[in-house]
Amino acid sequence: MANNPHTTPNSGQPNDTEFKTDEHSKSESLEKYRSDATGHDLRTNHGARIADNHNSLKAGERGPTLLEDFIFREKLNHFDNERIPERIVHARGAAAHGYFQPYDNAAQYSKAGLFQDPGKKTPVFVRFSTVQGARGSNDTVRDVRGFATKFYTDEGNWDLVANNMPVFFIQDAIKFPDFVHAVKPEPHNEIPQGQSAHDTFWDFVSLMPESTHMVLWTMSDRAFPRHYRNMEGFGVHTFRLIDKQGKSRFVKFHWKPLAGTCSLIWDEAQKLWGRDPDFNRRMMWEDIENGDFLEYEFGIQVVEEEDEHKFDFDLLDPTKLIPEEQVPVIPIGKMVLNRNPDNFFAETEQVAFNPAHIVPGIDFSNDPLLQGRLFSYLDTQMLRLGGPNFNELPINQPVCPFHNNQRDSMHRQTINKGQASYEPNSIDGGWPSETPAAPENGGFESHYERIDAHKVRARSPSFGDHYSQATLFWNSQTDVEKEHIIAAYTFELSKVQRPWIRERVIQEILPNIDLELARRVGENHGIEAPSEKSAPAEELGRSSQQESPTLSLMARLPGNIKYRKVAILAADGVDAGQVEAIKQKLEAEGAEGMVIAPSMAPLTAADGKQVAPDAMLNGMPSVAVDAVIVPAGSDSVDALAQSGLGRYYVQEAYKHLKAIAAVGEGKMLLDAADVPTNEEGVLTGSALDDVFTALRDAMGQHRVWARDGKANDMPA
Ligand code: HDE
Repeated sequence: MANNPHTTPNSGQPNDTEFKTDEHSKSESLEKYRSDATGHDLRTNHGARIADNHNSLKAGERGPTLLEDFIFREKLNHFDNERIPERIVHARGAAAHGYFQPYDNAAQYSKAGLFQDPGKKTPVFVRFSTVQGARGSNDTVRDVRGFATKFYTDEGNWDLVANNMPVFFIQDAIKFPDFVHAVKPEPHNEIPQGQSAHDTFWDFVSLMPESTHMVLWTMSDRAFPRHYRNMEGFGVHTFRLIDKQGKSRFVKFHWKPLAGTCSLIWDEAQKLWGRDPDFNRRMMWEDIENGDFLEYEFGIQVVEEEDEHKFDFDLLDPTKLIPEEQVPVIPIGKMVLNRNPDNFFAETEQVAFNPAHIVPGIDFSNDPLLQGRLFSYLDTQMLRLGGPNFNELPINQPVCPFHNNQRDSMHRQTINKGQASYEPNSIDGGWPSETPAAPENGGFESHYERIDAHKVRARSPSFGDHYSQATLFWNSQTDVEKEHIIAAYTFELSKVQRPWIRERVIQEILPNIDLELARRVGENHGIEAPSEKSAPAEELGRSSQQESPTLSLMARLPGNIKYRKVAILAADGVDAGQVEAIKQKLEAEGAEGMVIAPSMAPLTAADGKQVAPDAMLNGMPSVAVDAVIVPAGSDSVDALAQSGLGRYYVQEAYKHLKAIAAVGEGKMLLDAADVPTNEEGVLTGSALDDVFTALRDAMGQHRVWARDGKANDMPA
């Protein structure tokens, strides 16, 4: 037997307590896994150099392929097994690296290391996703967006697995499989992809009044953000923050986009499915490549433990939000996404988020939806990522050291040294050893909570209010937003085949939100809505607040034109000087001007100069830009006016409430396309400076809202 010098467990001090990360720690930890083939030979996975990568080994040039061909076999074997299961929900996503930096007020709320020092940058990896569609579905579908953040902190990974809406469809995790089966493409024909506009979804939600509030959010324009930089994020559940004294407070987590909130228009979103199915991921990718990083402020709503029951809803009910007027959001830090992944599969696809990943200073509440999530994520990842060692995948590893006695299973990478894979032990010096709980030591300690209850399978009566916050959301929308919601219910229900499901929504659900909403949607379906609310009093709730302005997307409009794309429509004969001036003016405001022409052939401008198009009329259609400007140049405008694509471009921009500007003869294109020129948001004139200023101001409001409704008359 070996002569072991260690006779007592835990001899000596652990050497990883002083571990410190910085903004670059995660990227540096990935470096040893990055592979660059530049300057290297083509070899098999086992290292043999390959001399011919075009021909398999055959018995004669025209004979059968030989089983002996290990080069061919390895290549096909690997290829045949390239796919893994996609996520059961949130399959389609795009991600970016960045960092989080706290403000100087964060440490007072939580002892978590990442909040302590305003100078410290913690690396993050954020994945945005849609929920319903498959991995290859479209970006701009009507759906919730996932907003999952992995903070690689000194004390381990904290995953804030959030959405862009602050509430959820169900109250208890036991209903999650039912909900997902209902919303996913239907089981007999796998239709429709990426949409909730079908019978099983509306059947389920109309039988589950608790879903009403969240369904209303998904019927709003929040369901198709213009850009990931323009959407909010919400942790949904109530969590806990634990401070240095061990005091617990309830908390809701928020991401507020610094670029403001704004969304697409439904018709535009649908057209983008075909024109650019990668719209959101492309924009994020290109912006980060261009140095236009995505920025969010991290905020918290804090509720003292003793105030837990002072609200007219239950803090543990995930179908409720805390109105910001009742508990303001305190900004406590900033996140910047500034680096694209090197490899989609290795990083974006293999990343595994889990709300159960927390660090000391953060803890769970008893929200029954959250409690269920704490089980579900690891469970599903075992299948998706092939066993329990996916934590070793480079993107999932914490940047701090981690040692324990978990061992073996599929694809184990770590080569654990020593003989003792158990604790306590006296063979390997007692290592790895426990860290005592308490802030000064750093060991995780669950919040000390007394639970004294019967074991029951029941829902708390305090979860019984299903409608009052839906009404609050409805009341808080502007008229334009309300019209869009009415149109959304009308559209979705038009896809529902079974009349009794449509009737149930219009007669039993919508009136309990708002009678006018029910009446309008009912009118569009030829179904009479009741004149009184029908739900029992406890389901209608007792909200003390009737409106909350921050629930409107308009509350945080961008206000400027930074990051916006503007189409400069041009053909041969365009005024080249004006094109250049427009580009420069846009650039000065942080926006981008793109010359869009009938083809990619260089244009010959009026002064004989060459102007290179950035894109073609049908390659960069109006749905892909935020505004349109038509510069002067009579031949150019003539050519555009005669082209169906040219006229359609401005008509479609008009329909989608975009600011449209025309300088000098540019107005002729608007006339030819029957775009009204004497109204708000259609800006014409002979002086570029004036037209540009008006265009910039109109774009600051994101869209020309006054045109809503009227724009439907446009045939585009
Ligand atoms: Fe998830 N959810 N979820 N979810 N969720 C998954 O985990 C689940 C819920 C969210 O980019 C799955 O690894 C249950 C709320 C995001 O990889 C799965 C319940 C919120 C992502 C799962 C919920 C979310 C997921 C599928 C109800 C907002 C994508 C693949 C009890 C706070 C993360 C996976 C990424 C992914 C379960 C409800 C956000 C099946 C059981 C509420 C952003 O485990």
